[in-house]
Amino acid sequence: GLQPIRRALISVSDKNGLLDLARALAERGVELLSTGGSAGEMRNAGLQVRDVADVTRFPEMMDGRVKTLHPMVHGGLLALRDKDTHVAAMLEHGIEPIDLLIVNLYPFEETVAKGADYDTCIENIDIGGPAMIRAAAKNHAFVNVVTDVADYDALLAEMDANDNQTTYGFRQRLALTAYARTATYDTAVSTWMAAALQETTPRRRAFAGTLAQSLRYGENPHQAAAFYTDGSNRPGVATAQQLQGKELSYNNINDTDAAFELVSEFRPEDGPACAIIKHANPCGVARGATMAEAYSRAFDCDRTSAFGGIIALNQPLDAATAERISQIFSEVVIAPAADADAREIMAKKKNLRLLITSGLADPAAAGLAFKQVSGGLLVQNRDNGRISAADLKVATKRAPTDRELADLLFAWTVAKHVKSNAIVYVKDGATVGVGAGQMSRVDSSTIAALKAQRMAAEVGLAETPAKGSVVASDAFFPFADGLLAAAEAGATAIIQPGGSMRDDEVIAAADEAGLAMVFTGMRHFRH
Ligand code: 93A
Repeated sequence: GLQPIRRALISVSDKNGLLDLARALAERGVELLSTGGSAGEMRNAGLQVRDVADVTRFPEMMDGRVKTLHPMVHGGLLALRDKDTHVAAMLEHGIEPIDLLIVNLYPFEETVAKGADYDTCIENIDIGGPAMIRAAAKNHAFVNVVTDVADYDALLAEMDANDNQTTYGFRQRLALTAYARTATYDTAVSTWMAAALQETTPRRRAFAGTLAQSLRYGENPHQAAAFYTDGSNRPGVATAQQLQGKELSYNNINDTDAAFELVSEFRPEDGPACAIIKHANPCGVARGATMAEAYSRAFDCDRTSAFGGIIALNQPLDAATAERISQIFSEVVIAPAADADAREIMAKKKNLRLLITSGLADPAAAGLAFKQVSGGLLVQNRDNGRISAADLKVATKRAPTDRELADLLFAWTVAKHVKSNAIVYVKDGATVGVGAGQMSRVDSSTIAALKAQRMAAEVGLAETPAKGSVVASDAFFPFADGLLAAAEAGATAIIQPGGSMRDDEVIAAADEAGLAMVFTGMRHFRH
């Protein structure tokens, strides 16, 4: 039931809110114990504080590595107040009960995020803090443990509502948060060590996340959902600033991530690029002389699908682009920046969510990708594979022209972000047909060619833009049929990994059709 708070131990690295809390506790008659830096700050503010070193009769030592690791502290946190033998032990050793623990830990995650060296990271692993948190949380029958500055107000409100006592349910919830804190903390440490040691298959692996947003629902309305961030602080949907529009939904977050990861493949210094995503697949990706042109060309690839899509830009959103975007309904626009005029235009589209990131994502960044299967988790390095012209092997008699080569590389980059089997037609730096997610590569080819034909009708072209296009395939053509379908649709050049048992057959068919074909030696399955 209700338990009084008479003595608190305060040991915090994040000193925000410390003085207000300490003052409020002192006013409520709570005795304050504290460690070096925290005690100093409170004393400077005129508060009465006892040093933990006085309680333990040991000085803080070894650069602070040992300050609270002592039976006088841990006995005070762990003693069962209603058990005779525990009470006797406290009396015998002069251990005073500690009813409230306020601890936040050395900033390990922040230190790693800053790119600190190995030894600095090691020094920022908090030992005494987690030990006290776990002890206090275990003894939540009597002890309150607060591990987050955000919970200070709730603690004071609880005390005020209960005559300076707290309820059992309140302490239970604090304990739950506390164990999640120590778990995420140690997860951050082991994740960092695995990366530092380049250990890709540690025997145990944990994922630590911090709740960023409770979502209204998941992929479907009957699924509860939430968004957790991993603390890596990378530019993208997790860290973007939302300037307007409703809360992002689960599907929005998923699609916005796909859009931004794709468009980030195109460096801003190489010119404007735009990607439009639907159901996690691109329905149009294009470069342009201006951003407005890049958007229009991406939109033209599949105007029907682009409706209600998610748009990502690799350069700032300007007014001309904003004007064009606002002509139809889109769910989300994500860009590295938006100028004032563009913001004003977007503001009229109340339902559109506008997200501003801090730069582009790094497509070459290392990292892990997780996929849940029943009974476990599949873990792999994220697909940061990239190729340039120098990596290509020309397989056919005819080598691609410069124009074809540029389109081939563009198509390959897009195909990396299309669900397998992926077939992508590209002409002049814009997709003109995307075939995604089919169980047969020929079906993906057929769909991509069909989409190109429909584009001709939508945009009012005399003939399919697949004529004179190039085509990318995310994995090798097992037979010549898929390639012949592309040639028939009008493609003149092909990029694919190569490596099929029947490569000879496929190359011969390409030569016969007068195609130029290059092999990447790299595959981009994506499921
Ligand atoms: O180096 S430690 O792991 N050794 C300890 O015994 C210990 N006790 C508390 N770090 C320890 N702490 C941490 O010190 C707390 O978790 C808190 O983050 C920090 C507060 O130190 P100060 O009050 O000196 O600023």
